[in-house]
Amino acid sequence: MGVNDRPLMRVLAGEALWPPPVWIMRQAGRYLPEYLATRAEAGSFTRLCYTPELAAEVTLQPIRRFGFDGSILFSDILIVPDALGAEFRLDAGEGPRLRPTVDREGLDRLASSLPLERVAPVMQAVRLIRAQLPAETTLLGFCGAPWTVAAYMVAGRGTPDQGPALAAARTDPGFFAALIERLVESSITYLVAQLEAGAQAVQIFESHAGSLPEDLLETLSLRPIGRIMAGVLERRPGSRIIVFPRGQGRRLADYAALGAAAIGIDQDTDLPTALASLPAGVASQGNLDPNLLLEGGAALDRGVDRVLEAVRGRPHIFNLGHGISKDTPVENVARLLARIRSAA
Ligand code: 1CP
Repeated sequence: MGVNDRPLMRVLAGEALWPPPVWIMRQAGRYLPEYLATRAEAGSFTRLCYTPELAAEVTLQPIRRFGFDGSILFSDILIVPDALGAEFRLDAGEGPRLRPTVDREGLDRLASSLPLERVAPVMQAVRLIRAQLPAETTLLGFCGAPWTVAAYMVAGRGTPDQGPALAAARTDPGFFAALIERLVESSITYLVAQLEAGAQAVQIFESHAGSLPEDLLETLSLRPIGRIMAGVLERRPGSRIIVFPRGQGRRLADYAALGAAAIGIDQDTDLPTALASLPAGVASQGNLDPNLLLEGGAALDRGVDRVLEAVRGRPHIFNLGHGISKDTPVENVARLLARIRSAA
Protein backbone atom coordinates (compact mmCIF):
# COMPACT_ATOMS: atom_id res chain seq x y z
CA MET A 1 0.00 0.00 0.00
CA GLY A 2 1.38 3.42 -0.93
CA VAL A 3 1.20 6.31 1.51
CA ASN A 4 -1.61 7.91 -0.44
CA ASP A 5 -3.83 4.81 -0.37
CA ARG A 6 -4.16 4.95 3.41
CA PRO A 7 -7.72 5.98 4.39
CA LEU A 8 -6.65 8.91 6.57
CA MET A 9 -4.31 10.21 3.85
CA ARG A 10 -7.10 9.95 1.27
CA VAL A 11 -9.31 12.15 3.44
CA LEU A 12 -6.45 14.64 3.88
CA ALA A 13 -6.32 14.76 0.07
CA GLY A 14 -9.98 15.84 0.09
CA GLU A 15 -11.76 12.53 -0.50
CA ALA A 16 -15.00 11.74 1.41
CA LEU A 17 -14.74 8.19 2.84
CA TRP A 18 -17.52 6.20 4.46
CA PRO A 19 -17.24 5.32 7.23
CA PRO A 20 -14.71 8.05 8.01
CA PRO A 21 -11.26 7.10 9.32
CA VAL A 22 -10.77 7.57 13.06
CA TRP A 23 -8.12 8.33 15.67
CA ILE A 24 -8.39 9.92 19.12
CA MET A 25 -6.39 12.77 20.61
CA ARG A 26 -4.33 11.38 23.55
CA GLN A 27 -5.15 7.85 22.37
CA ALA A 28 -1.94 6.69 24.06
CA GLY A 29 -2.41 7.70 27.66
CA ARG A 30 -3.54 7.13 31.17
CA TYR A 31 -6.90 5.42 30.42
CA LEU A 32 -4.88 2.43 29.10
CA PRO A 33 -3.41 0.03 31.71
CA GLU A 34 -0.58 -0.91 29.34
CA TYR A 35 0.38 2.79 29.07
CA LEU A 36 0.56 3.10 32.85
CA ALA A 37 2.84 0.04 32.97
CA THR A 38 5.26 1.40 30.35
CA ARG A 39 5.18 4.86 31.96
CA ALA A 40 6.16 3.26 35.31
CA GLU A 41 8.97 1.34 33.58
CA ALA A 42 10.28 4.60 32.06
CA GLY A 43 10.40 6.27 35.49
CA SER A 44 9.46 9.74 34.27
CA PHE A 45 7.35 11.28 31.53
CA THR A 46 10.33 12.89 29.78
CA ARG A 47 12.30 9.60 29.93
CA LEU A 48 9.30 7.99 28.20
CA CYS A 49 9.35 10.70 25.50
CA TYR A 50 13.13 10.50 24.96
CA THR A 51 13.51 6.68 24.98
CA PRO A 52 12.75 5.63 21.39
CA GLU A 53 11.75 2.02 22.18
CA LEU A 54 9.37 3.07 24.97
CA ALA A 55 7.87 6.01 23.06
CA ALA A 56 7.30 3.65 20.11
CA GLU A 57 5.75 1.05 22.41
CA VAL A 58 3.15 3.42 23.91
CA THR A 59 2.38 4.85 20.46
CA LEU A 60 1.61 1.35 19.17
CA GLN A 61 -0.44 0.18 22.19
CA PRO A 62 -3.74 1.82 21.12
CA ILE A 63 -3.20 0.67 17.52
CA ARG A 64 -2.85 -2.96 18.63
CA ARG A 65 -5.89 -2.71 20.87
CA PHE A 66 -8.26 -0.74 18.62
CA GLY A 67 -6.79 -0.55 15.10
CA PHE A 68 -7.19 3.21 14.73
CA ASP A 69 -6.61 4.60 11.22
CA GLY A 70 -4.20 7.20 12.59
CA SER A 71 -1.30 6.69 14.96
CA ILE A 72 0.07 9.82 16.64
CA LEU A 73 3.67 9.90 17.77
CA PHE A 74 3.85 9.70 21.56
CA SER A 75 5.60 12.85 22.74
CA ASP A 76 4.53 16.26 24.01
CA ILE A 77 4.32 19.81 22.71
CA LEU A 78 6.71 20.81 25.53
CA ILE A 79 9.59 18.74 24.08
CA VAL A 80 10.46 21.71 21.81
CA PRO A 81 11.00 24.16 24.73
CA ASP A 82 12.81 21.38 26.59
CA ALA A 83 15.21 20.90 23.67
CA LEU A 84 15.75 24.68 23.61
CA GLY A 85 16.83 24.45 27.27
CA ALA A 86 13.64 25.22 29.27
CA GLU A 87 13.82 22.01 31.36
CA PHE A 88 10.39 20.36 31.00
CA ARG A 89 9.31 17.95 33.69
CA LEU A 90 6.06 16.32 34.77
CA ASP A 91 5.92 15.15 38.37
CA ALA A 92 3.30 12.83 39.82
CA GLY A 93 0.03 14.59 40.53
CA GLU A 94 1.14 17.88 38.99
CA GLY A 95 0.85 19.45 35.58
CA PRO A 96 3.83 20.20 33.34
CA ARG A 97 6.60 22.48 34.64
CA LEU A 98 9.24 24.47 32.74
CA ARG A 99 11.86 27.01 33.77
CA PRO A 100 9.90 30.23 33.02
CA THR A 101 11.12 32.41 30.13
CA VAL A 102 9.82 35.88 30.96
CA ASP A 103 12.06 38.39 29.19
CA ARG A 104 14.71 38.94 26.53
CA GLU A 105 17.50 37.79 28.86
CA GLY A 106 15.67 34.53 29.52
CA LEU A 107 15.16 33.98 25.80
CA ASP A 108 18.87 34.67 25.16
CA ARG A 109 19.75 31.83 27.56
CA LEU A 110 17.88 29.34 25.37
CA ALA A 111 19.29 27.75 22.20
CA SER A 112 18.96 30.11 19.22
CA SER A 113 17.65 27.26 17.02
CA LEU A 114 16.31 23.78 17.71
CA PRO A 115 19.27 21.47 18.50
CA LEU A 116 18.48 18.47 16.28
CA GLU A 117 20.73 16.19 18.32
CA ARG A 118 18.49 16.74 21.34
CA VAL A 119 15.38 15.60 19.47
CA ALA A 120 17.18 12.73 17.69
CA PRO A 121 15.51 10.16 20.03
CA VAL A 122 12.09 11.47 18.93
CA MET A 123 13.05 10.92 15.28
CA GLN A 124 14.32 7.44 16.13
CA ALA A 125 10.93 6.74 17.76
CA VAL A 126 9.21 7.85 14.52
CA ARG A 127 11.34 5.39 12.52
CA LEU A 128 10.63 2.52 14.96
CA ILE A 129 6.89 3.24 14.91
CA ARG A 130 6.68 3.40 11.11
CA ALA A 131 8.54 0.11 10.82
CA GLN A 132 5.98 -1.61 13.08
CA LEU A 133 2.71 0.02 12.04
CA PRO A 134 0.25 -1.80 9.78
CA ALA A 135 0.57 -0.58 6.18
CA GLU A 136 -2.90 1.01 6.20
CA THR A 137 -2.25 3.13 9.32
CA THR A 138 -1.19 6.76 8.91
CA LEU A 139 1.59 8.01 11.19
CA LEU A 140 0.99 11.55 12.44
CA GLY A 141 3.69 13.81 13.84
CA PHE A 142 2.87 17.03 15.66
CA CYS A 143 3.98 20.18 17.43
CA GLY A 144 2.32 22.84 19.54
CA ALA A 145 1.55 26.16 17.85
CA PRO A 146 3.85 29.01 18.99
CA TRP A 147 1.23 30.83 21.08
CA THR A 148 0.20 27.67 22.97
CA VAL A 149 3.82 26.66 23.64
CA ALA A 150 4.79 30.24 24.59
CA ALA A 151 1.93 30.31 27.12
CA TYR A 152 3.58 27.40 29.01
CA MET A 153 7.08 28.86 28.59
CA VAL A 154 6.23 32.25 30.07
CA ALA A 155 4.20 30.90 33.01
CA GLY A 156 6.44 27.87 33.51
CA ARG A 157 3.25 25.80 33.84
CA GLY A 158 -0.35 25.52 32.65
CA THR A 159 -2.65 28.38 33.68
CA PRO A 160 -6.45 28.69 33.44
CA ASP A 161 -6.45 31.70 31.09
CA GLN A 162 -2.85 32.13 29.80
CA GLY A 163 -2.73 35.36 31.84
CA PRO A 164 1.08 35.59 32.21
CA ALA A 165 1.69 35.18 28.46
CA LEU A 166 -1.07 37.67 27.57
CA ALA A 167 0.46 40.18 29.98
CA ALA A 168 3.93 39.66 28.46
CA ALA A 169 2.54 40.08 24.93
CA ARG A 170 1.02 43.44 25.96
CA THR A 171 3.82 44.87 28.12
CA ASP A 172 6.89 43.51 26.30
CA PRO A 173 5.82 42.96 22.68
CA GLY A 174 9.43 42.91 21.43
CA PHE A 175 10.35 40.00 23.71
CA PHE A 176 7.11 38.19 22.94
CA ALA A 177 7.55 38.53 19.16
CA ALA A 178 11.10 37.16 19.48
CA LEU A 179 9.82 34.20 21.52
CA ILE A 180 7.15 33.45 18.91
CA GLU A 181 9.78 33.78 16.17
CA ARG A 182 12.08 31.28 17.94
CA LEU A 183 9.17 28.83 18.16
CA VAL A 184 8.19 29.31 14.50
CA GLU A 185 11.71 28.45 13.33
CA SER A 186 12.08 25.57 15.82
CA SER A 187 8.69 24.13 14.82
CA ILE A 188 9.58 24.14 11.11
CA THR A 189 12.82 22.27 11.87
CA TYR A 190 11.01 19.86 14.18
CA LEU A 191 8.11 19.04 11.82
CA VAL A 192 10.38 18.64 8.79
CA ALA A 193 12.57 16.23 10.81
CA GLN A 194 9.47 14.21 11.75
CA LEU A 195 8.31 14.06 8.12
CA GLU A 196 11.79 13.00 7.00
CA ALA A 197 11.86 10.27 9.67
CA GLY A 198 8.55 8.79 8.43
CA ALA A 199 5.58 10.82 9.68
CA GLN A 200 3.08 11.07 6.81
CA ALA A 201 1.17 14.11 8.03
CA VAL A 202 1.50 16.49 10.97
CA GLN A 203 -0.89 18.26 13.32
CA ILE A 204 -0.32 21.70 14.84
CA PHE A 205 -2.06 21.96 18.25
CA GLU A 206 -3.23 25.50 19.04
CA SER A 207 -4.92 24.30 22.23
CA HIS A 208 -5.05 27.76 23.79
CA ALA A 209 -6.30 29.69 20.74
CA GLY A 210 -9.51 30.38 22.69
CA SER A 211 -7.70 32.59 25.19
CA LEU A 212 -6.54 35.04 22.50
CA PRO A 213 -8.51 38.27 22.14
CA GLU A 214 -9.53 39.31 18.64
CA ASP A 215 -6.78 41.96 18.33
CA LEU A 216 -3.98 39.45 19.03
CA LEU A 217 -5.27 36.47 17.05
CA GLU A 218 -3.69 37.48 13.76
CA THR A 219 -0.18 38.29 15.07
CA LEU A 220 0.10 35.59 17.74
CA SER A 221 -1.75 32.65 16.19
CA LEU A 222 -2.75 32.90 12.52
CA ARG A 223 0.48 34.45 11.20
CA PRO A 224 2.91 32.20 13.14
CA ILE A 225 1.00 29.05 12.16
CA GLY A 226 0.92 30.26 8.54
CA ARG A 227 4.69 30.77 8.62
CA ILE A 228 5.26 27.27 10.01
CA MET A 229 3.09 25.82 7.27
CA ALA A 230 4.85 27.81 4.54
CA GLY A 231 8.25 26.75 5.92
CA VAL A 232 7.29 23.07 6.04
CA LEU A 233 5.70 23.17 2.58
CA GLU A 234 8.74 24.91 1.11
CA ARG A 235 11.02 22.15 2.37
CA ARG A 236 8.55 19.27 1.90
CA PRO A 237 6.13 20.23 -0.89
CA GLY A 238 2.80 18.43 -0.70
CA SER A 239 2.96 17.85 3.08
CA ARG A 240 -0.47 17.41 4.69
CA ILE A 241 -0.96 19.60 7.76
CA ILE A 242 -3.86 19.48 10.23
CA VAL A 243 -4.48 22.61 12.32
CA PHE A 244 -6.47 22.44 15.57
CA PRO A 245 -7.37 25.95 16.81
CA ARG A 246 -9.26 24.98 19.96
CA GLY A 247 -11.69 27.65 21.13
CA GLN A 248 -11.76 29.58 17.83
CA GLY A 249 -14.63 27.76 16.15
CA ARG A 250 -15.81 30.97 14.51
CA ARG A 251 -12.47 31.53 12.78
CA LEU A 252 -11.94 28.10 11.22
CA ALA A 253 -12.03 29.50 7.67
CA ASP A 254 -9.09 31.81 8.53
CA TYR A 255 -7.03 28.85 9.72
CA ALA A 256 -8.06 26.80 6.66
CA ALA A 257 -6.90 29.65 4.40
CA LEU A 258 -3.32 29.15 5.68
CA GLY A 259 -3.15 25.98 3.57
CA ALA A 260 -4.37 23.34 6.02
CA ALA A 261 -5.39 19.92 4.65
CA ALA A 262 -7.74 19.54 7.63
CA ILE A 263 -9.10 21.63 10.48
CA GLY A 264 -9.73 20.21 13.96
CA ILE A 265 -13.04 21.24 15.55
CA ASP A 266 -13.56 21.38 19.33
CA GLN A 267 -16.73 20.16 21.07
CA ASP A 268 -18.00 23.65 21.88
CA THR A 269 -18.36 24.50 18.18
CA ASP A 270 -21.63 23.77 16.36
CA LEU A 271 -20.58 21.20 13.76
CA PRO A 272 -22.98 22.02 10.87
CA THR A 273 -22.12 25.75 11.19
CA ALA A 274 -18.39 25.00 11.27
CA LEU A 275 -18.58 22.67 8.26
CA ALA A 276 -20.49 25.28 6.26
CA SER A 277 -17.71 27.78 6.95
CA LEU A 278 -14.90 25.55 5.58
CA PRO A 279 -13.79 25.80 1.94
CA ALA A 280 -14.65 22.76 -0.21
CA GLY A 281 -11.83 20.21 -0.22
CA VAL A 282 -10.53 21.10 3.26
CA ALA A 283 -11.18 18.12 5.52
CA SER A 284 -12.70 18.41 8.99
CA GLN A 285 -11.70 16.47 12.11
CA GLY A 286 -13.06 15.99 15.61
CA ASN A 287 -15.96 17.61 17.49
CA LEU A 288 -17.21 14.61 19.53
CA ASP A 289 -17.43 15.67 23.18
CA PRO A 290 -14.87 13.62 25.22
CA ASN A 291 -17.42 13.56 28.06
CA LEU A 292 -19.65 11.30 25.93
CA LEU A 293 -16.79 8.81 25.74
CA LEU A 294 -16.56 8.98 29.53
CA GLU A 295 -20.31 8.37 29.81
CA GLY A 296 -20.69 5.60 27.19
CA GLY A 297 -23.97 3.83 26.37
CA ALA A 298 -26.81 5.41 24.44
CA ALA A 299 -25.53 8.95 24.99
CA LEU A 300 -22.26 8.01 23.28
CA ASP A 301 -24.12 6.31 20.41
CA ARG A 302 -26.28 9.39 19.85
CA GLY A 303 -23.23 11.67 19.88
CA VAL A 304 -21.42 9.47 17.34
CA ASP A 305 -24.50 9.35 15.11
CA ARG A 306 -24.90 13.13 15.26
CA VAL A 307 -21.33 13.67 14.03
CA LEU A 308 -21.73 11.01 11.32
CA GLU A 309 -24.94 12.61 10.01
CA ALA A 310 -23.32 16.04 9.87
CA VAL A 311 -20.21 14.88 7.97
CA ARG A 312 -21.77 12.45 5.49
CA GLY A 313 -20.53 13.18 1.99
CA ARG A 314 -17.62 15.41 3.01
CA PRO A 315 -13.98 14.59 3.89
CA HIS A 316 -13.94 14.03 7.65
CA ILE A 317 -11.63 12.35 10.18
CA PHE A 318 -13.51 11.06 13.21
CA ASN A 319 -11.96 12.29 16.48
CA LEU A 320 -12.85 13.98 19.76
CA GLY A 321 -13.15 17.72 20.33
CA HIS A 322 -10.20 17.47 22.74
CA GLY A 323 -8.08 14.74 24.40
CA ILE A 324 -9.59 11.59 25.90
CA SER A 325 -10.03 11.74 29.68
CA LYS A 326 -7.85 9.46 31.83
CA ASP A 327 -11.00 8.09 33.52
CA THR A 328 -12.53 6.83 30.26
CA PRO A 329 -13.55 3.15 30.43
CA VAL A 330 -11.62 1.25 27.75
CA GLU A 331 -14.81 -0.53 26.61
CA ASN A 332 -16.34 2.82 25.63
CA VAL A 333 -13.54 3.33 23.11
CA ALA A 334 -14.28 -0.10 21.63
CA ARG A 335 -17.97 0.83 21.46
CA LEU A 336 -17.17 4.10 19.66
CA LEU A 337 -15.10 2.30 17.03
CA ALA A 338 -17.71 -0.39 16.47
CA ARG A 339 -20.40 2.26 16.04
CA ILE A 340 -18.36 4.21 13.48
CA ARG A 341 -17.21 1.17 11.54
CA SER A 342 -20.70 -0.30 11.24
CA ALA A 343 -22.21 3.00 10.10
CA ALA A 344 -24.53 2.50 7.14
O1 1CP B 1 1.49 10.07 32.01
C1 1CP B 1 1.09 11.26 32.21
O2 1CP B 1 0.79 11.67 33.34
C2 1CP B 1 1.10 12.16 31.08
C3 1CP B 1 -0.11 12.87 30.62
C4 1CP B 1 0.32 13.36 29.25
C5 1CP B 1 0.21 12.63 28.06
C6 1CP B 1 -0.41 11.26 27.86
C7 1CP B 1 1.00 14.56 28.95
C8 1CP B 1 1.42 15.65 29.87
N1 1CP B 1 1.27 14.58 27.59
C9 1CP B 1 0.80 13.43 27.02
C10 1CP B 1 0.96 13.03 25.63
C11 1CP B 1 0.64 13.99 24.57
N2 1CP B 1 0.52 15.36 24.72
C12 1CP B 1 0.46 13.67 23.21
C13 1CP B 1 0.70 12.27 22.69
C14 1CP B 1 -0.01 11.77 21.58
C15 1CP B 1 -1.48 11.42 21.77
O3 1CP B 1 -1.78 10.26 22.11
O4 1CP B 1 -2.33 12.30 21.51
C16 1CP B 1 0.15 14.87 22.55
C17 1CP B 1 -0.20 15.06 21.09
C18 1CP B 1 0.21 15.92 23.50
C19 1CP B 1 0.03 17.33 23.17
C20 1CP B 1 -0.12 18.33 24.26
N3 1CP B 1 0.58 18.43 25.43
C21 1CP B 1 -1.00 19.42 24.19
C22 1CP B 1 -1.86 19.74 23.00
C23 1CP B 1 -3.11 18.93 22.99
C24 1CP B 1 -4.10 19.23 24.10
O5 1CP B 1 -4.35 18.33 24.90
O6 1CP B 1 -4.60 20.36 24.13
C25 1CP B 1 -0.86 20.17 25.37
C26 1CP B 1 -1.60 21.42 25.75
C27 1CP B 1 0.15 19.53 26.16
C28 1CP B 1 0.70 19.98 27.46
C29 1CP B 1 0.50 18.91 28.46
N4 1CP B 1 1.32 17.81 28.57
C30 1CP B 1 0.85 16.97 29.53
C31 1CP B 1 -0.35 17.55 30.06
C32 1CP B 1 -1.19 16.94 31.16
C33 1CP B 1 -0.56 18.75 29.37
C34 1CP B 1 -1.73 19.73 29.54
C35 1CP B 1 -1.53 20.44 30.82
C36 1CP B 1 -2.24 21.73 31.10
O7 1CP B 1 -2.52 22.52 30.20
O8 1CP B 1 -2.47 21.97 32.30
